[in-house]
Amino acid sequence: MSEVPVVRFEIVDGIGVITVDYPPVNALGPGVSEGIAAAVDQGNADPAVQAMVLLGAGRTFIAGADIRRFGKPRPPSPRRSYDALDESAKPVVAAIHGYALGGGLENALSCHWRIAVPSAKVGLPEVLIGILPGGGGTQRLPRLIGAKPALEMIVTGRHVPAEEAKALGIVDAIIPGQDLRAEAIAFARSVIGKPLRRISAMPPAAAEPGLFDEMRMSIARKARNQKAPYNCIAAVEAATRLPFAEGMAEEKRLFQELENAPEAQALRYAFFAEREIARIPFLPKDLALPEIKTAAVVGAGTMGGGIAMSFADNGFPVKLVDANPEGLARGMQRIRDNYAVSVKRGSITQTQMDERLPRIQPVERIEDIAECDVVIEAVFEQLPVKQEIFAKLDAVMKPEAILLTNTSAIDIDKIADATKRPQMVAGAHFFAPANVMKLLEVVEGPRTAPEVLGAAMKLGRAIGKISGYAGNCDGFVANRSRIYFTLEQNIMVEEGALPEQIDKVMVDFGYPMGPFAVNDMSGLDVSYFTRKRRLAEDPNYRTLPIPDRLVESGRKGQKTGAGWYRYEKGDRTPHVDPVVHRLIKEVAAEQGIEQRPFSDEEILHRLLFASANEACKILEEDKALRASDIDVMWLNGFGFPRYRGGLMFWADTIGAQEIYNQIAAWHQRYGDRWRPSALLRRVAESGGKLREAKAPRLQ
Ligand code: 3H9
Repeated sequence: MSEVPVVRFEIVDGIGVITVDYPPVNALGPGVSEGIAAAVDQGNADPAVQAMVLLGAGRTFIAGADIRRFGKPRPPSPRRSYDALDESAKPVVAAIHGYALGGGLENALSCHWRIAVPSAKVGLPEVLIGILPGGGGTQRLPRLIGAKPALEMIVTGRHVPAEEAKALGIVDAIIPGQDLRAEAIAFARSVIGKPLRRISAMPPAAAEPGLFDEMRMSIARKARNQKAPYNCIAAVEAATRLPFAEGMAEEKRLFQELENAPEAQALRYAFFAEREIARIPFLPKDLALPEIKTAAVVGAGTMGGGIAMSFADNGFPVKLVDANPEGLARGMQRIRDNYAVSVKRGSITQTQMDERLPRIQPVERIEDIAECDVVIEAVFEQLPVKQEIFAKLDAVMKPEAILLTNTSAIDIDKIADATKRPQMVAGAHFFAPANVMKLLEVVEGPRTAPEVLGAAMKLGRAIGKISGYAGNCDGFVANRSRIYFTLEQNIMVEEGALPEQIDKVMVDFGYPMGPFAVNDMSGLDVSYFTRKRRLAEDPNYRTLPIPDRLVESGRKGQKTGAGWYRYEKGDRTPHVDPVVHRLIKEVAAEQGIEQRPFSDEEILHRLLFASANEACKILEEDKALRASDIDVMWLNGFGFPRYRGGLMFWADTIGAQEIYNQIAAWHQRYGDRWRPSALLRRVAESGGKLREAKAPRLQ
């Protein structure tokens, strides 16, 4: 059987058309770069060819190098497409639709002209996978558009829309794109005979003094523990002081420092894990999913408002219902204020706000949402309240409507009990703030229909979320795996570690904030009441006397000016408070707990091993599908540093055996909360990887 070539070359009226055809996104997989180079050489050798175009078949131009090939030995390419395009004696026009990212844009920059359809996006996102543009992007882009905008694009990795790319000078013309190939051929014909615009021949880019140091300073906080952003800066800096060939050599050297570093390995893993999480293998492939065009959110509180915004932000009309007119008005005002802040910050335009806001329609009666395809309940987190809403929904909603509950812990099945259609009910657990946080846990109840589960997963993606499967259990997957982190964080304080030490360890590890500072920000009272409720249900529940005492003394966090830390009026900076130190000592003495110093390593391990152990138990019980799904949840729900891959990826850097041994020792010392998971033991004994662990139902 002959293989379909990944690059085609044909001649149309004197124009050589080079088409990359490597689905799904025309990544530069085996043979693609070589195929482009060979086509360019063929076009140059053929007197019938006067100019060439480079374009992508299918939905996109070229999405970049094939990320799966990084970190593995690759045969050295005899001739890279970038060189062949650059050196071509005949003009080559890149015609961009979909995405020109990474190596895709670098190929386009090696051409002599670039045209794009209005919906196209271009970018050099390599930094997001821990590397830098290694196909000349760091040398060509600054020469073409100037050091400052190139630096910003390369250090952030953002996708630049076609219009902006035109304004920056990255693309030469925007074409309608009704017939990309014909329009590209026409453009190529128009440049025949014009001098070639070879970016490599341009002088080094000019840069204003201090540009690079300023950039290094501005990223210092976000980029701590990482190397790629700094190497990106160094490479662009090289483009301002070195001739092209030397700049290319410097780019290569800086690239090679990164490719196999732990940071790049973790970020590549995260990239693929975020795509894998979308798959639920036990759903039939040909399952017909109900189409969702209209939505309703019940409850105009902070969470409901955020969920409604996620719909509006992604083009869905959404009704926001609240039986309390004042609550509804307050909710709508909060939404308006949130949008106004985004406009002020420049993250959206006024036009975008004006498009999004009218998509959210406030309504007071639940009957007004009866015809919506999906409804998400986001009312108070109490079973009777939720059951009452679901009984009402059951009475009014059209039979095919999907009924989702935004709960973080309540049994989905008990909520479904309030309806006569439990098969239509599933959980949709959003993370606060719901319009910002990417994670959506989709919870399958025991009676949820497969098409409802599939539709809810798909809906999450349609409103810009990363949907992850969760089975119905207390805390579902994300919060359940995090509970033991929170528990250890508090127990270590009883035993002598200070909140500020624990916070510092976690910030140094890469979290944006330490866990105690986060607690102060969210408010200590919510978990206080949860603990009281749990204690009432279970007399063996492990109480946490220190945060209880803080709340009882009026220290509820930032909102009361004091919690684990002290705050100055109008300022969110946490200040260490000797009052808290005294309270900790008092409680420890009352409880007869001997305090001792903790090493930073013990703190880190106690927090994360506890959660890794629980994550294994969740997998064992079939409540999560893959360890990598849990990693995606930690990255997108809890601010776990992305360049560490996620909880389980990080755990593998320590090793399952070492973690198991430590947990077994802590089990002996501290009792049942450290009971090692059987799955963890198996992985440790087999010398396997925790990040590859799967639920029994997937094996
Ligand atoms: C680079 O270029 C280095 C250079 O400087 C040269 C150095 C020498 N490779 O995301 P989707 C797969 S580094 C391999 O669901 P969307 C993806 O896994 C690269 N596979 O679609 C998925 O597979 P599956 C710089 C890739 O429409 C399928 O394609 N470029 C690659 O939501 C569909 O992807 C980037 O970092 C790839 N490069 O989004 C761009 N890209 O179906 C990375 C995609 O099996 N890609 N796949 O799960 C993206 O950002 C998005 O995929 C894109 C499309 C925006 C293009």
